[in-house]
Amino acid sequence: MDAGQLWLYREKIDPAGVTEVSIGPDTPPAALRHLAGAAPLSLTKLTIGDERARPDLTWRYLPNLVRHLDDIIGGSPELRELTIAKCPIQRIPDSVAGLAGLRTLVVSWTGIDRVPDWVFELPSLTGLGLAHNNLTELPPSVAAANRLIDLDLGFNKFAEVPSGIWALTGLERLTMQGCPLEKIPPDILRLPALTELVLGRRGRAGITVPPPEVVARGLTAIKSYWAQEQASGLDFLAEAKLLIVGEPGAGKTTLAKKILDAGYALDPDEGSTQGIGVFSWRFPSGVRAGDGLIERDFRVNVWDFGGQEIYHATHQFFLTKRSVYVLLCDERKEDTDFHYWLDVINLLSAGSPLIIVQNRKQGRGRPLDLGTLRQEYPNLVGTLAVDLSSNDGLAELLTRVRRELELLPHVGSALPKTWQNVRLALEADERSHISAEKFFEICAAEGFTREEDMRQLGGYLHDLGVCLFFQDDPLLGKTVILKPEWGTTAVYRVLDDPLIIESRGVFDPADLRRIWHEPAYQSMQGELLRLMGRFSLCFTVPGTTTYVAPQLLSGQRPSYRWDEPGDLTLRYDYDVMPKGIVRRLIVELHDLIEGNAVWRTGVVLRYDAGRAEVIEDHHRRRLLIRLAGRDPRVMLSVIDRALATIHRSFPDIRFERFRQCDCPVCAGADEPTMFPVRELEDFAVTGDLIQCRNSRRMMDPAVLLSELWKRAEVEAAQPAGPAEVYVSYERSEPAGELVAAIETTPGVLLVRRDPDELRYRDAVQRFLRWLGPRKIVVVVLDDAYVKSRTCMFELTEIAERPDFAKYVFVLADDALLEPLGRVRYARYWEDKRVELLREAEAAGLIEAVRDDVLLYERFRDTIARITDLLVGMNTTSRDELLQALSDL
Ligand SMILES: Nc1nc2c(ncn2[C@@H]2O[C@H](COP(=O)(O)OP(=O)(O)OP(=O)(O)O)[C@@H](O)[C@H]2O)c(=O)[nH]1
Ligand SMILES: [Mg+2]
Repeated sequence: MDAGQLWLYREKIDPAGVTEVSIGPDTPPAALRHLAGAAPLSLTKLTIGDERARPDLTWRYLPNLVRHLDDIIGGSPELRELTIAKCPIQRIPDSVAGLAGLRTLVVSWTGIDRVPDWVFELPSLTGLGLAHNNLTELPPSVAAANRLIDLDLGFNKFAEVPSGIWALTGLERLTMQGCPLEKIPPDILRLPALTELVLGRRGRAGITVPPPEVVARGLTAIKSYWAQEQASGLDFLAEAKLLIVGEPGAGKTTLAKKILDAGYALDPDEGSTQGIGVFSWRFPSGVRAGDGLIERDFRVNVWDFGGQEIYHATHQFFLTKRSVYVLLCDERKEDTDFHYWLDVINLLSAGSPLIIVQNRKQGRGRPLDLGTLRQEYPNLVGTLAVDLSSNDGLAELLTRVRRELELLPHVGSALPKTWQNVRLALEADERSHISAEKFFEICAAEGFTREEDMRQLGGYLHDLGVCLFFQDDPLLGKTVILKPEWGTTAVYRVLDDPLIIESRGVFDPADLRRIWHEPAYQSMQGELLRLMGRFSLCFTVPGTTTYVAPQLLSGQRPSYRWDEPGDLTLRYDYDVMPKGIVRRLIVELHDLIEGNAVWRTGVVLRYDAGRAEVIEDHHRRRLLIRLAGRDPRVMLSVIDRALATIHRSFPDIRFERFRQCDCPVCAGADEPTMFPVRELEDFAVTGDLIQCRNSRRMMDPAVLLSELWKRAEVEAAQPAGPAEVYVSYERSEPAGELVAAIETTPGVLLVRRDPDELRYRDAVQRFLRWLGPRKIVVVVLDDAYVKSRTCMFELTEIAERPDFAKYVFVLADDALLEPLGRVRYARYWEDKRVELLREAEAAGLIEAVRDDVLLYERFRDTIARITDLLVGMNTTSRDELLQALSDL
């Protein structure tokens, strides 16, 4: 129960009988004092702050809290669960040391930078949460906390796992999400009970040992990596990818061939590259290994990407991290869309170095404005110029590329020797693909014994882009494609086929037999078709054997019916929008496509009674979703889930979701207000309203969000219990009698305000906010009320509530409802305002009364507006009101 409420109802509730209490940033000093003085309490759970609240909360009464906290904790010897969250107290209270029965201690977002030794000596502690603080290390005494099962150190500044943790043999769950870790050491094998290691994307980002591909596969993979390393010893990695991208005809294929052999003669008939070409390049190199250098043949796979637009969409599957990129442009043509290339590389390469190479082709164009590009794209490491016909600049380019390759952070990292051996064996294999069985045989020949370990290596090689091995796919999982370009070439043949282009992307099995007629492909048609699906290049029309490649669909939007009044608009705005998001969505959700309503950049989906229109506006980097139907949430969650899967494949994708305002002005507006969903969530948590920029109305974020998510989730946040009713009234006999009647209504809890604070304006505001948007307010509107400053202030605040008609009951004097009465009361405040102004003017104090003048103006307007407000509202008689309250 809320400490504030405990105090409000202090006459009804015996604190000794309460077991759970929470204290918030607005809990008044009197309530804290009350709690501190009520010892001994029988609390088992104490929550200070709210983990879901905004971190920048202001704690109004922090000094009071600090003063009383030790008494409250000390007076609660039974405590089992203590949470201090989003509260800047900056230390763990000493009184916690005495809590022998404490099982769970959470101290998060509190700004602490050290943890005292005694925390680890708490005899019953099994769960410790220290997330979102400034911790850089834990004392060695952590090793003493041998009962710990769950330890959360997330979002702190640990550069390594504190070594004492390796002694916690009972630890089952360790969270180090958001910490700048570089290594998960083999000591992890010393934690036999550990089943969960939470690192999160940010926590994983800096880890180089084990290799990121292993770390991304989770705890089991990490443990098995170290177990294998301990069994077979180490070798050092000297391998990387060089990716050459750029517009068609820039000279990429020529450059790739020149890298392998500088003497390669230009071929005027060099065919435009279909899909991707892969060449293997080696050079002797000294590779960093531990503290020294070792001699190794550095192995580079040079990937030469076809420049034509049709291939761009699949680049996202092959532009890997931990690679060196060359963006080649034909200097004479000046046709390179630098931003497009730099953006996609930025999005997918996780910070890999990029070199811009200008191919002069015996001509000279304008030099690039590198300064600005460099600022925007930090991974751009340099520019060079070459002339491939004379080899001018080629030697410098090679030196630079080699250096960038050698400097890649993963180069020189240790791998189990067995892994390296399998890698070499596969590379020496001439075949384009082998069966999974064959792959396991090769692994076994190199010393692997467990299939699990072999699969782990398979996954690692797949993630590295060395081979394609989709182990989770029942069909593709039977094959390891050793030469990825064999697969991509086959796949692109379909997209490049003139007949399929002519039929706007629609094809059938006969087409595939025609295109993949050679023996190399014939037996693999099923797998290749599946591969196209994996790259989101096509889908099967449900119930037929017809396939559609959305990329080749018409760009024209087909005509379809969309006259959905009250539809709901959502928008995704991307910082950088990768190509083909909607195309991947179409493939993902193809069984929901409504009739023929699908085109290259959009689709209409239907699911149950819900419909959705999704359109990509690549130019403005937006995805627009319109939802219709009685309950759009189901449809939305289907789309949301599919988009989340797609977004996951872009390591650095950033976007913001917006939801349209649903006030009447926005409903008809060309440019309705779009609220960022993040902001709505933020406001909803703190119970604040949010203003529409068109109508200036205050909207309830919880209501706006409730259409996006299942009501249950929204309502779960509302505490159940007796209906809480607040009565806003001015002391008078009839009003007092009514309050007493409400108080004795069964099932109703009357909420009172602290009379000491009553008179202060921001206290009223805070109180109403604390009261929350869904509690019931009864306004007793009579002559005394309308003439009282405090009451009128309350009324203007209450009248602002968006759910006014639903949760506010008004009992009004007849005189107030008549036009004449209203005019009279409006006049009352107008006269006051004029009088105040006149006197202040005479005394030369206009500035000093400005706030009050504005306030009176607001009162005047509120009264004038009151008929509007009372229309359709719960204006009621005394008996009706009491009846309604007892029915709640
Ligand atoms: N004169 C001259 N011709 C060049 C030079 N570099 C490339 N070429 C020619 O330009 C044409 C296109 O070169 P490619 O290497 O095929 O271009 P690409 O970037 O691979 O093109 P796509 O595969 O279509 O993306 C070929 O005929 C090359 O021989 C150069 O420096 N000078
Ligand atoms: Mg080429």
